[in-house]
Amino acid sequence: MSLIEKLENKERLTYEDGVALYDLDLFTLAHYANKIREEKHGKKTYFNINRHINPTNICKDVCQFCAYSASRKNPHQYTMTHEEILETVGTSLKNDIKEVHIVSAHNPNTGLDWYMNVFKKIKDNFPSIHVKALTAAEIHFLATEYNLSYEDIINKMIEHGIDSMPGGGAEIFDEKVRKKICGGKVTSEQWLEIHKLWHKAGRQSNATMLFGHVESRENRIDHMIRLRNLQDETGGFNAFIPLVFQTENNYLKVQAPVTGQEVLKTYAIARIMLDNINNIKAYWATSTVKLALIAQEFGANDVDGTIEKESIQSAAGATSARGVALKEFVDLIKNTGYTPVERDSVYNELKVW
Ligand code: V47
Repeated sequence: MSLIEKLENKERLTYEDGVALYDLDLFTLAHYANKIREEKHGKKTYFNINRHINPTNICKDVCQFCAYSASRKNPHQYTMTHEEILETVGTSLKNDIKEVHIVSAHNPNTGLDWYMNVFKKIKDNFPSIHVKALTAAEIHFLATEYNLSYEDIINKMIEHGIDSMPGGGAEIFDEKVRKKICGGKVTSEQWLEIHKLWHKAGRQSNATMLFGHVESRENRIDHMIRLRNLQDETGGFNAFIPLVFQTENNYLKVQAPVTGQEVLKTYAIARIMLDNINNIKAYWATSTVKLALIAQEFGANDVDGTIEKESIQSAAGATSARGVALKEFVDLIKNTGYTPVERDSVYNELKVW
């Protein structure tokens, strides 16, 4: 059966099929990805009102792509106190946020309680807020640093009020590329194992893929298939988030930034390959708002949220440092002919704007 016949028949695609998708033209990919998007979500585009907080940038690991962690390229170290974090959440509540997304570097100086207790404090002070926190990379770091099992850390996360896990730290699963870009931190197998344990505990998470650096198209398809396999087993992933590599202030030498065409192809291919993950998120902080809006026609049905403050991608050159105003966000989605639907962190619909 030809690839186009498989697409017409909505067959599950193999690794080889996935690689071959990249040879199709953009319009053909858009056609099939959009068909799936429309069947699943119609014209709805999801977003949430959220606040990103990155409490420390001191990191034991050295990822070549990272401009956020304190290093020779970014000598400004910081670690927030719990009081500062709580004050930030309190201030953001005035903007009607429903979620805090808390991701830190791997700081060996704070102690485990600094990482964990703040979640409980947030829940005690602001019980309505959904806490999305700790990537699998942080969980691996904490387990290793404090001689605990992944299960121990996951139990603590649940005890301390974490509701869901963000998708960070996945980068690229291919072991050779991973060694080059972030050798030493959580391995691909460990990343998948941690999400599996989290799902088995009845919780949900997201999955990312960092692309547009030294990886190949084949590596991206391999990454998607490893996620698809785990999703078959657990069903715990809400969204897949392809993160476009930002090129500034880091140690990865990339010949040329990835093109808009390649980004759109990757969103569309993700929509086609990941038949068991409901949502494809075009995270505007890495794609730019304009491309995220176009991505709505290439399979993406989510554009993340207002975020208010963004430190990881903006350190590497993205223009996301100050988030985006709610009204502007909603108007932009409307102007493209889509329906902005505010969602909660696990994709329950809250309001059609
Ligand atoms: O894992 C680091 C990435 C991620 C760069 O789950 C970079 O809803 C681009 O995971 N260029 C953290 N990306 C952010 C993340 C995330 C973001 C939004 C929503 C969700 C979610 C998760 O940031 C890291 C890493 O892959 N990153 N440096 C860079 N130079």
